[in-house]
Amino acid sequence: MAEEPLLVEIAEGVATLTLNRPERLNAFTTALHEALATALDRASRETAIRAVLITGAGRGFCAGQDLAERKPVPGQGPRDLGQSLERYYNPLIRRLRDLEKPVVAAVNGVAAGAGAGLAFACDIVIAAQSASFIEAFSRIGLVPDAGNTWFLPRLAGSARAMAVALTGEAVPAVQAAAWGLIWKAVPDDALMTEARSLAARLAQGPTRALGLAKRALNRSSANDLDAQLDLERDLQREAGLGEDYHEGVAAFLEKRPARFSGR
Ligand code: T3D
Repeated sequence: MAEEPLLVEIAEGVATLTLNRPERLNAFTTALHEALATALDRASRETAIRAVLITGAGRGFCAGQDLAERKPVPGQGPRDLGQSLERYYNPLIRRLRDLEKPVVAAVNGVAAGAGAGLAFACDIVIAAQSASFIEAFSRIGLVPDAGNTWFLPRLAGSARAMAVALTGEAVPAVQAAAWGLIWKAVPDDALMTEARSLAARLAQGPTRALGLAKRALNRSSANDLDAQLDLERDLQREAGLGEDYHEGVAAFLEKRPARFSGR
């Protein structure tokens, strides 16, 4: 029987999604896209899931599109790659950004092409020191996709974005952290302990407020200051009506740890 392309484990409020095609460095196939879409929709729907952790099986995080699926078929014309983005990659990036729960990426190895986009679309990225990020598109005659042209200049600045996109040079994890592309690089053997502990901590947090904070930060690059101040007002109004805000204030005043319900 074929291995599942995505392993899903749910424990203590965290849905851990492990891309599971290690022999292909977890490259995306249609089946992997479909499994990821199902898992992220579930994470959005189920209140018991309060954080998501995404990682890869084996030595890679994700090598982007599985190029074996793109082998030319004699007698068939060129494939419409725009359709592939419309159907799979763009919805994936939107699902991650729109999910109002924290998403942590534990980048255990190379993240190439759309695999880099997948990592950058997550809210907090921790990478193993031996991992790297590669805008592999130019190596095969493509344009960066999966949000890479949006994330790269915003996270690392346009000079670095342009250079890595045009050259396809690998950015080692430590460099990626220094550039602000990711949150931090940690020793390889500490990666999963650190990422799991962070996801577990986030899953105990005020989920609704964290989701609203994510929405505010994600909208900030499209808003001017006035629009952002208005958005903060509206979201704070909503957070202030939440049970977790009342619990947070009560816990502070009673000098005890807060017990957030996520509501
Ligand atoms: O098509 C559309 O829908 C449009 C959307 C496109 C989105 C994209 O992501 S386009 C970019 C696609 N990805 C790439 O071009 C990256 C291809 N892979 C590599 O360049 C290298 O594998 C890496 C730099 C990522 C890692 O190199 P290395 O030396 O550590 O590993 P390796 O030996 O190249 O790979 C290990 C195995 O994984 C190998 O198989 P083998 O020889 O042991 O049987 C290799 O063929 C396989 N593999 C790696 N990446 C892919 C792959 N197989 C299929 N597709 C891959 N993307």
